[in-house]
Amino acid sequence: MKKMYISVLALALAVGLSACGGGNSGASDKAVETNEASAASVAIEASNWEFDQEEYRVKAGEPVNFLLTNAEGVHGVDIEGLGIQLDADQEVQYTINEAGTYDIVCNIICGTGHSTMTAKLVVE
Ligand SMILES: [Cu+2]
Repeated sequence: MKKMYISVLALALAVGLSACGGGNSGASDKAVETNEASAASVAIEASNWEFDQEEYRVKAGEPVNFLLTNAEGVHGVDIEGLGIQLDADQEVQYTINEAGTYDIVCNIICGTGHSTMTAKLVVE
């Protein structure tokens, strides 16, 4: 009887350890693609060669629909450090779990002003 108790304890410990290990894996957990019906939205409008806002704000842990539109030129978006890429006119939803300030950059070589196309995503 005592032996059985010990093996159950060992099993519980093993499960606990592996769950903990899983939680620690990967910086990609910072932003997770989600599909909730109710979400905040961030609309980014790009032109030559700027985004319509210097800063976009969202809340950590809440789903956000991101939509990039090109008012002028052809642009795409990388949100650095979160692994988020936006293609024009394609709404995608992410839940960002780690507060911070992330760089938004254009990921398409779009002309002379390409390198100045930057903005910030503030997750609070
Ligand atoms: Cu560009």
